[in-house]
Amino acid sequence: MSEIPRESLRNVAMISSAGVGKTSLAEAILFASGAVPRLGSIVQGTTVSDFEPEELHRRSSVSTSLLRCSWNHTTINLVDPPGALNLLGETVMALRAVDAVILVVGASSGIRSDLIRLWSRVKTLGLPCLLFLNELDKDGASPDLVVETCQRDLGIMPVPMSLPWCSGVQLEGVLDLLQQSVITSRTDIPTSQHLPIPENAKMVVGDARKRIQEAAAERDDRLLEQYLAAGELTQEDLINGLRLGVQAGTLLPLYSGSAIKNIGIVPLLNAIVDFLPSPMEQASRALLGGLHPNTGEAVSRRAVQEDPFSGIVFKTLVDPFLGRLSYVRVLSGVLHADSMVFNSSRSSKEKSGHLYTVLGKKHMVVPSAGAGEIVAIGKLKDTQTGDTLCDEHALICYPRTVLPRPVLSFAIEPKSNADIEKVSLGLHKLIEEDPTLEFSRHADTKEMVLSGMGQLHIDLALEKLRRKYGAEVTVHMPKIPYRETIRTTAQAQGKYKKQTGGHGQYGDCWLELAPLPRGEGFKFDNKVVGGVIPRNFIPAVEKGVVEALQHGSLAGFPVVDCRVAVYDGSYHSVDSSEMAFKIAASMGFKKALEVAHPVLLEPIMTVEVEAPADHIGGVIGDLNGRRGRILHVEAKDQTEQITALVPMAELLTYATTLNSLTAGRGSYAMEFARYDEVPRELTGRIIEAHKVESHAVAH
Ligand SMILES: Nc1nc2c(ncn2[C@@H]2O[C@H](COP(=O)(O)OP(=O)(O)OP(=O)(O)O)[C@@H](O)[C@H]2O)c(=O)[nH]1
Ligand SMILES: [Mg+2]
Repeated sequence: MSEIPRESLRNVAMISSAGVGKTSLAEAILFASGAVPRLGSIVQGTTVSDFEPEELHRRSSVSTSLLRCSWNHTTINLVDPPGALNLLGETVMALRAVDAVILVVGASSGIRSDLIRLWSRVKTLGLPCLLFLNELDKDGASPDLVVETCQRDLGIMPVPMSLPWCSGVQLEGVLDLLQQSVITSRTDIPTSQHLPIPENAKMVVGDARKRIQEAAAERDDRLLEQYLAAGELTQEDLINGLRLGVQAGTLLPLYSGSAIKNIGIVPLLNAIVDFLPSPMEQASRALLGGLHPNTGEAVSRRAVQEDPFSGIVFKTLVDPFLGRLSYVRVLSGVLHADSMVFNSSRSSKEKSGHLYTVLGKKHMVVPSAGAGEIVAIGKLKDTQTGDTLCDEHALICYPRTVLPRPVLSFAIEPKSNADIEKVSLGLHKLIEEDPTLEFSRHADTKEMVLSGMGQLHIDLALEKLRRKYGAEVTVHMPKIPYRETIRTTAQAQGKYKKQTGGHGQYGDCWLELAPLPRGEGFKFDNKVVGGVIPRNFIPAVEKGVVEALQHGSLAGFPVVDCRVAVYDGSYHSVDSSEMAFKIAASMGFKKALEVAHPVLLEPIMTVEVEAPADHIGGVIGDLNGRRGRILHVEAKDQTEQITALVPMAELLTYATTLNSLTAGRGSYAMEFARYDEVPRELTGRIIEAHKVESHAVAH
């Protein structure tokens, strides 16, 4: 059984925009709490959290890390996901593992639109929150501005709980308003110094403390009465009131500091223990609803060890020493090492290997983990990120988290024959680790297509493919799956005759081609009367047409939205065969196609772009320039959402453009809408390009 009583456990995720200091803050928390002897740094590549080679050379996180420390007899599991928008899936999954979040805001960068979106996700999940204002050591850092923008952008006025402290010009520590002391700390030793509030700061502290007292008193009638009667709350009541407010989501305590200077960390650690909920206190996690995977009936579990085991896998990775690891949040019951678990998302039984608690890349074996714990399970073969695991005698399947869909695709080609197998094996494994990546082989173009959330996401996948699986690929823009269709009806005869001695070949049919409405594909009619073509040859005629449909007459793209009828023909009692009719039909179709006014079709995507209001003009102008048709524009919080129809051919590099148009604050999603005719002025160019390409392939 896990040693920790669950009331002394906290599961917390750090969330912020990219590069604001989550990993540095996590490192400072580990250092200040004594979990690590040295304060690692991003610049030197020595943090516990960022250890993958892709993280070290980029100096930023690319995958979620799990960390663990202890403070005031309470164990804290810290989850540190990457902040890059391209890797949003990691944060979305991390939120399933925790009971609360620390929102990290950069004092110099403020609140960006991606953080506003994350905030609304946190609110929907009902996760209590603390705010940490980082980078206060930087020149130009403006805490006041951030407090104001919180009210405007997050809809909640934060209550400052610590204030920056400097005796000279440099940040030296913080004024801890709750404990009423100055806390200074150093980067070479973990312990901090607690000093009395100096005379010249007493007034500021008094005012700020009054705000805290009021905020705590407002949470509860009894507290309010006491506050009004006595003029202040006892320290115990103050903490209770603040805890009530934080856990109800109506109070956002604001802590200030600098992660790289190890400043402001102690008050934050105290707040994690004092204000954030334990796994059993977290309201939205206390009773968990799911479905019975066989009957579909609603079932639920309580977040207690007495209920049967259930949990959610929020991350999968392949560790170089331990092999496949599934990171799981135990939601109910107790999970034992080396036991049978049931994967209710895949209806399969799995034998778990060892269980581990995790500190970055270090894994410590534990015999079991109770409700509320976060552990890694070794050796689960079929389990993937997002799956529910449960007791095989008490089945439950929790709703799957909706992950962002890939928006950018690249065609990839193994560099050599030796790479072919490695590429598909490696990509298969990478997708198991990261469900926001997609890999497919395009039915029309036969290309291997890797899709992800943006350029960074694809680059990372290819780097990992090389490093972990030794597979080299070349990358280029994917081919557009153009199609061909016809504008008018046309008729033609296909006749295949070879009758020079011995057994000959004879097939003869008249075909009529007619356009079908867009999206209807292909239809075949038999209108032969009087047995001019015997019935048994008609399927061969259809087969011949279907084969010919695969290569249109303009540039060899598949022909769609076309009805073909066979209405006349002739046969020979000895020489006719299925083969002869198939060839004849194929010849007839090609002839008719040429006179039926063939045209090119291109895929059109529905694109939804979200961008800050002040960048909207540029985004719309750019979409128009991409032959886009704007359907509507809608205001949403501080952003605008544009829906447009845009040809796929114009969107291949859109992720990069949108990024530069919106200074990294825009995002978009797209899906296939329909096929439309390619404008006449572009058709010639596409046909030429395709001819050149086919020629190159042939040689
Ligand atoms: N001056 C200053 N720099 C900081 C502070 N905290 C972090 N940094 C620097 O900011 C950069 C980004 O810090 P990270 O800790 O990697 O930020 P992150 O939020 O984890 O970044 P992602 O994982 O990429 O989203 C690094 O170069 C840090 O050294 C701080 O308090 N003050
Ligand atoms: Mg990071």
